[in-house]
Amino acid sequence: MPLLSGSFHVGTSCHDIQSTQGATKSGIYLIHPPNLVQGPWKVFCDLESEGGGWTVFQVRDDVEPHENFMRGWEDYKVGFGDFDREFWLGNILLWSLTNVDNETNYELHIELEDWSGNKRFARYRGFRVGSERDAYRLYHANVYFGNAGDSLYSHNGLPFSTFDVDNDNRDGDFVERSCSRLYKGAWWYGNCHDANLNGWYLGGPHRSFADGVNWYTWTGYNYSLKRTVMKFRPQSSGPIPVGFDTFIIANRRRRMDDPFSEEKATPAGETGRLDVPEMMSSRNTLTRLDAGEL
Ligand SMILES: [Ca+2]
Repeated sequence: MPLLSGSFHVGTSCHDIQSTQGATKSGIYLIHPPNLVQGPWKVFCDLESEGGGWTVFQVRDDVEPHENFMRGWEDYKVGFGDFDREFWLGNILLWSLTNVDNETNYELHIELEDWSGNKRFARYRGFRVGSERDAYRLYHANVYFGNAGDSLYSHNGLPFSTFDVDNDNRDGDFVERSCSRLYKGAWWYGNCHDANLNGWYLGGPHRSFADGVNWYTWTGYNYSLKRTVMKFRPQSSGPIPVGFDTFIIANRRRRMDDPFSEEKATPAGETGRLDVPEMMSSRNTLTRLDAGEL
């Protein structure tokens, strides 16, 4: 079990702990988002990359034992895995941390690495995940920059699907036509995907179609990446910083026929805090604070 970092107080976010308590090392910290009744929760904060302040919510890596990412709705909801290896932070915390108020916008950063040591990235502004009522829908502002290609463009505004909950845009029999079942992951599937970072860890080139850890615009549908990291932080209001390699800035307009509303869901009660008893259950082995650990 990874140890907590130092003796910092419970914060409201990774960014908060860094900015108000002066934490500088990446690691596990305790946060209690103000819009959740229960807490605090363990999260992995990247406080060292490009100014820090990042909450890491997904890691795939060449480590043993591998985590099983072919999991159902309830597991994706509360999160799973191990902060030392691979994990998904959980959709409840993704909603909570990207919907603290209506003013703060978040930037999403995705790091990708292939099996030859090449690294690429994709960054999006205006990242937000909807509530469970909104099926943990992915939102971003369609402002991409990076050198991995814009494989999340087509996923903007799409709800989350797992093998047991089909919210994708593909019609037909659930078992035969579910994107999650066909492509062995859980994602914001449409019909079906340009990115599948929760897919099967196939370790490089694969003959099977689109069911690996794929990022289509870089390595296509038959190459499963070695390492992926997904993280977010409050976005700066200044110009977009450009760190390395080539980059592209794309600012596509929303399509006129976009059926998705710009919902700013606040499913919390009158207190403004959402009751999440499922986070306290034994199903949650990632972020729940075990007795005696403090
Ligand atoms: Ca379907």
